[in-house]
Amino acid sequence: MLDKYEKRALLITGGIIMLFIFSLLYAMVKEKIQVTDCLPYNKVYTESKVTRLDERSYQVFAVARMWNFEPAQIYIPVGSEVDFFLTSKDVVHGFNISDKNVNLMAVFGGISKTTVRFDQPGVYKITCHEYCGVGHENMQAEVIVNYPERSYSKD
Ligand SMILES: [Cu+2]
Repeated sequence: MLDKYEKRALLITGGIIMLFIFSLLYAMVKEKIQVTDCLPYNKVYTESKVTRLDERSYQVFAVARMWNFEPAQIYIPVGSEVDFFLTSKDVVHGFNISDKNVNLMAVFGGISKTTVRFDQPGVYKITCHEYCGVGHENMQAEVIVNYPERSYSKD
């Protein structure tokens, strides 16, 4: 027989879990927020690269390590849709793109994936938001959208 307080604690916990699941589904279905994919790490890439699929579609294979991101600068034209793949070479790092609803974790042995559209020109800072050691606060990269007089990678 459950104690009265035990029962209450279980009900509250269950309620919070249901609320969390409901919020996630609501965000996915109603707000069309993309939930990050976690892909298995099958050695698809070990070095960072930016791949151009067509004029407005890019794939960024990003690598986080103590204490930098590669590539450190990503040049794309305005209106691009970018698939970000992210992994870590060592500890857990964060991957937050300013002004975008992107908050990924770089985990050793795993790949996080999300897709972002850049409709406004500018410089979007990428910062690490998981404390990862003494160099953490300098861990940055940037997405540069419509940088003038720059040719975009063709491969
Ligand atoms: Cu960090």
